[in-house]
Amino acid sequence: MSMLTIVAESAQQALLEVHRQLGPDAVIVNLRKIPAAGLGALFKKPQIEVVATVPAAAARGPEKIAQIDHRVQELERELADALAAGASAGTARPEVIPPRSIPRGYPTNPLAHAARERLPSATIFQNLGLLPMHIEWLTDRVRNFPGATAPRNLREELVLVQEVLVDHAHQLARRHEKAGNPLRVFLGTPGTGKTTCLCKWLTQEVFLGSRLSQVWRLDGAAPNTAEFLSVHGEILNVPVERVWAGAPVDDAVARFVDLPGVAVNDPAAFAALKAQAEQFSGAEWFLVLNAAYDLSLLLAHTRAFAALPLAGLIFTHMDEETRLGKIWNVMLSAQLPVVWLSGGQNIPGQFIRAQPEMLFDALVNQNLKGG
Ligand SMILES: Nc1nc2c(ncn2[C@@H]2O[C@H](COP(=O)(O)OP(=O)(O)OP(=O)(O)O)[C@@H](O)[C@H]2O)c(=O)[nH]1
Ligand SMILES: [Mg+2]
Repeated sequence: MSMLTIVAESAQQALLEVHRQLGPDAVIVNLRKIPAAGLGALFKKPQIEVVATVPAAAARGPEKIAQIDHRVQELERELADALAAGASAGTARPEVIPPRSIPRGYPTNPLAHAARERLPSATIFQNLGLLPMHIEWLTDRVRNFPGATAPRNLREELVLVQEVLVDHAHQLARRHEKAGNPLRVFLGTPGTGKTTCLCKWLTQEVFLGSRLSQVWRLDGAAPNTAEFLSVHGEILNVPVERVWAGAPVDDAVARFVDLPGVAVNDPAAFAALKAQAEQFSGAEWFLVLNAAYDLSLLLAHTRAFAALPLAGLIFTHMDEETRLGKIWNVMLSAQLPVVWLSGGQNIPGQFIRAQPEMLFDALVNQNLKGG
């Protein structure tokens, strides 16, 4: 992927130049202020450097089907290997798959596969990291999905599983969607990447949405030391306030609130956070989670923050994590939509809307594409 670097007097000027050279599909990868050098620095404004690229086109139509077929064949081979390993060793990784429940190939008559039995693809999803309780739920949904006919082979079953998971993720998104242009508040445990995500989202608003924006960098029980947020606001020409003076009314403005992290074992900080939440009525609260954390920790953090009116989850550190089963596990356990996936420290860098279809692809391929 080739990169274009533009240096200009303002972020807006740099963006115009990026679009002139790369067209409307250009994606901004990094944005930073570079101080003027030498004696002239005393009189010159710092310049803005923007790095941009055009992402490779996503696979479409026949190419996409060929990719799915290829992946299904791989998964079938993995399943066959797991079965063979189980047969030769007498047990097939018993901690993961109890031997008696390993499917012996796809049933010739799917209807004979009683409702309580495992789906043949359950082994695949278990190996991809989905928790047994979610596989049980999935099995039930696949068997009872409205309008679906019984799958005749593993490929058809995977397509149905995809439909069930994607449909559920869309439902979660619809259930938590807020009308209009609500105030967006970021919260989570310390250092998960809240302020970085805010800067990434803000940059997309300013550059792609060309919308006016406003940010509040507020202190909670601990001071909010995110100086880079104020610097970033300055680059983008977005006001960053340090004091909350009542609800701003202008619905046309994209509004973001950055709060310091709250440790889950700090009840006083949690109580203060809940009290603070009351000031932001109608806001969308996003829980920012570091995807590289262990699943048990992610679930504990999500449970702790469920005391607040969460609208969705944002996963950071996608540059460090390949076990994407975790994301589905947290989403299904919390019954909250995953809204954004963020990877890396560059702003805006990788920051992509978490579409359910893409999350399913990422789960099956153990690889996040598209950012
Ligand atoms: N590798 C990697 N680093 C990240 C990512 N997101 C944030 N960081 C880095 O993690 C550190 C903390 O990021 P912040 O955005 O300040 O985290 P925060 O949640 O706002 O932190 P507090 O406000 O102190 O709770 C910084 O050094 C970021 O550059 C990411 O997706 N991947
Ligand atoms: Mg912060």
